[in-house]
Amino acid sequence: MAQVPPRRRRRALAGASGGAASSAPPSARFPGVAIFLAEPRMGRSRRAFLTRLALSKGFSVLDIFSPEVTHVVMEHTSAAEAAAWQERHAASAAPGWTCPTLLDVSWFTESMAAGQPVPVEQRHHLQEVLEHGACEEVEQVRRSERYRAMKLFTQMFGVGVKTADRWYQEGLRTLDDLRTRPQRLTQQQQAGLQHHRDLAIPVQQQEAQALQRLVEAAVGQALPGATVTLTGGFRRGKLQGHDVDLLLTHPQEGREAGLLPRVLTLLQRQGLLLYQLYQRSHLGDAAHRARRSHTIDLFERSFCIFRLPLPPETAVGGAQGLWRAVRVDLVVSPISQFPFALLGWTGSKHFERELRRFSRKEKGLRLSSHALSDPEQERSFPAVSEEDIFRHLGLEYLPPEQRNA
Ligand code: DGT
Ligand code: MG
Repeated sequence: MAQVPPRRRRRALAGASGGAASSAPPSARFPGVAIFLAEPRMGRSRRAFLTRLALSKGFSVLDIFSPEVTHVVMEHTSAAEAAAWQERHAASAAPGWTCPTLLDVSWFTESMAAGQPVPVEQRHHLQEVLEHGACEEVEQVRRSERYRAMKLFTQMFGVGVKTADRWYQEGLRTLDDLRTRPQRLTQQQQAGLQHHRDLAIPVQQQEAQALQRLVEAAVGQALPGATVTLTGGFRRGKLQGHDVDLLLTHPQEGREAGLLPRVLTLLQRQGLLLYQLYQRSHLGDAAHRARRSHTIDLFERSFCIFRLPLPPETAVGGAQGLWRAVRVDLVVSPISQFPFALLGWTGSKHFERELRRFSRKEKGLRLSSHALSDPEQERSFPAVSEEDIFRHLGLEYLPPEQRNA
């Protein structure tokens, strides 16, 4: 059966990734199916990514919403948002127009996995949510005691879902409850609790840059020539974040060994560290490599809380408002793995997940923060830049600002 012609595929892709908007007629492969990916919660780069995936499997994806659309796919969309979307389009549609089914992204992912459109079931319908008023149920859950306690606890430094759940089961609900029982907390959690007020205030871009400069100074002193790269959300152009992610390396392989402990000592001496948890490198540890989850990497790193001095006029937290506590992750990569570490630590988490899934499912390759490898042929692809990695995957390079999926 006919695949989507390359020219049409390119046109639809250009539109989805922000180029000139275009619309393509339904493909011959699945004649009754023309998908429209509704963007608001999906984000541009994720939409472009999903579009590419669907086109590669011979689906028709329309860039512009039109009467030809048969399946509207939404992601992370509340019932209220879906209803608003539907109303907006109904208002501008021709008389007699009926809105196609609004579908949860689960229908899309199942269809991609099956290589053909799967039958639409009730659980795929966003309208089900609308008609049966589950929205109110969602709101009730949000307001519930458990939801509030879990949200509060999991936002704390050093607390995951398991710990938060255990605390909830034990009857703990508030930060004051935790303060009365410090023996239940690890040192990391105690530090998180102590600085909770500051850590709950988003870190601003200028603060992230100021922190980068402080770390650069210490790194320059510890090992001239070593570099510090701002990664995470700030590299993607975000103006605020929950922490600052910094990636350290040295242009000569192996010179980075021993760098982080020296940097931490220097920062400590300057009174810039309120807390730090050091984790040694597991790069040479085969047993650890076999045990680990694929999303956790093996780099040497330190989970820190910095004491960031503030200019008096902008001071918001900390003792007498002269400093504030900021969460910082320092990660060290050897130069040979740097492009993979940079790609992995730039995020977003969602983008990383999709890229790894794409590598695995579409290319049969394993992508991590360390390497891109072919498990069958037991070989890795060398890369000196992020561009090289995208090229190996057969993808157009996406700059960090377009990875905010
Ligand atoms: P934020 O800080 O909430 O504003 O948002 P992000 O995007 O900076 O998120 P963050 O700081 O949690 O993580 C940054 C990126 O680094 C994200 O794509 C996931 C990745 N990352 C975080 N922790 C790990 C880890 O332990 N291993 C690996 N491989 N990646 C990690
Ligand atoms: Mg971050």
